[in-house]
Amino acid sequence: MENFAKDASSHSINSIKYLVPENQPHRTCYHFQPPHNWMNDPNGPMYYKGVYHFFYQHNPFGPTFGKIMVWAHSVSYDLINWIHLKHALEPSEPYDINGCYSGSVTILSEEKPAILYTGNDNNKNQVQNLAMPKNLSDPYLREWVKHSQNPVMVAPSGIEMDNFRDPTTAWKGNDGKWRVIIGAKNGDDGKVILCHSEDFVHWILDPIPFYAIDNYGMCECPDFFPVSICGTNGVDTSVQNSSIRHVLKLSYQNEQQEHYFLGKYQPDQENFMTDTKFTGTSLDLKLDYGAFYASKTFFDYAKKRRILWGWVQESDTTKDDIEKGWAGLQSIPRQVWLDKSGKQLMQWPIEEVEKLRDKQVSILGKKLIGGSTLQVSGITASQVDVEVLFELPELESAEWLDGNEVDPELLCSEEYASKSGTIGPFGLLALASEDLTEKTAIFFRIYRTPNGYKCLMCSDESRSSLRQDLNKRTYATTFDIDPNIKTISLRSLIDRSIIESFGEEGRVCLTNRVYPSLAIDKDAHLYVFNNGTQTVFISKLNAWSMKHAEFGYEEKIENINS
Ligand code: DQQ
Repeated sequence: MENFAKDASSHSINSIKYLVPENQPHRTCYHFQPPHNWMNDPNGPMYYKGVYHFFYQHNPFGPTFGKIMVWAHSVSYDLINWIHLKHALEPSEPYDINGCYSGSVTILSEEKPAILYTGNDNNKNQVQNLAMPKNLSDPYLREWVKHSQNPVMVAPSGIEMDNFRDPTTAWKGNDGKWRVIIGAKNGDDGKVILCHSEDFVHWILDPIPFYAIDNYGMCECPDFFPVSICGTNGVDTSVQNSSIRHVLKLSYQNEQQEHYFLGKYQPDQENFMTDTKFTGTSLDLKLDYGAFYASKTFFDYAKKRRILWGWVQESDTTKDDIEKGWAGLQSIPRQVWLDKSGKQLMQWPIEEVEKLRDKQVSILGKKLIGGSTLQVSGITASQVDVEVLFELPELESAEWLDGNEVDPELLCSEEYASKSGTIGPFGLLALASEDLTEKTAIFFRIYRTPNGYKCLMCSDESRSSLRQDLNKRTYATTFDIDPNIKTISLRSLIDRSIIESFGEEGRVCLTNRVYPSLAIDKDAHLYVFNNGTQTVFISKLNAWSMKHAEFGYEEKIENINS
């Protein structure tokens, strides 16, 4: 691919002119946010000729979900520092006049990117539309032209006309035809519809759903991509060979959770055989067990990796969002790959985030006896990247947990961080006030079960703020651990009102949104704790204060109706 990066990197980002009040303690410093107003799903992320493009669902008129959603557009050279551009898509035609909803980008032949997005049409039905860049020699692809034959797809029979949305990135089969899947529902039954096309304009919809699930409601924002069975490199979306597996990810609207399945895609039969069935229990795989939704991946041609973005919702009140003037964050982009076991995905913040690491403090070989709390001082604890490796005692002493099928969130809410256990709870207290009246605990606790050992990973927001009007959640999952395991790791990216945590090197992810009232700016603290009777060791801990990422824009973004 020809590369624009050299020319375009001389472009300097204009100073940030936020249209929201400055010095807001909960506005993040290195997570992606628009300058103001509402943001939800990531749309059409791509790497194109040296530039990363990120589009997202945005209400330009206010900090709540709007009647008229646009595709806002930002570009970057490193996925960390961003330039906000004019909106790529705004409602303008009968087929999208009630909103340009989510979709994806596909790079077609001759390296032409194409957006497939959902339009809410003049009858409030959902149809699929196509848009192409106006000028391929513009490195930022600032202008997009809607196709004259839009809409290119309408809901097939058996699908509700107003619940047919969110096309994926398309993949090309060996027969040269493009395929795309689209989320849908009928009544309370979720569906995923497969469509194919020879020219990306004329589409045939398969009458047999690619995936269907009863009683779980709309399957929003599907994602379908290959993963390599060996190594951490990503694979382009159209690759099909014996050294890959496929991932189908669905955002269940009723649950607001991101479930995924690993399986085998058989292109000749247009069939995806999942390795496991959906059980509706804690055994199901989720990309993130916390506040993370409507995610989307893309293949990064520059670094041969697959990158995942997800929308992280607010959990404060709408009144707060209106006062703040903004709502919604994106997760830090995460590299995603198949674990060596072949049984689950692994995720890790992209390496570029480490460029923001500033002052470092370390703790090595420190004993954490039961009931102890140790402050990690010397860093800006409101915005920090912390990695800790805990050394465990012998596992035989772990508490018994009856039965294999436990409800991890219930367990976590009963066995919260401040209640003593045997091996754990131990972990981090993030965004904590000095007197620990405010804290968000991210912790582990180990149990013996009839079939081996299980680790509970939990995040407890119940004491995250003195405020009573917040939605404070307990997020948790359990995972099996090897009886010979000696250590367990945790990394948390803490950024003023978000904590993204990665347990066991990315095996389990949990994201929290919290709004402390005491633990803000310089009054935020970070602690390591152990409330188990058994001693654990901090084998090593490294924490870095994080610098601000740069967010600016080229031109003032105009209101679309002014
Ligand atoms: N958000 C979009 C829809 C999608 C939903 C509208 C998921 O296209 O289904 O903003 O959050």
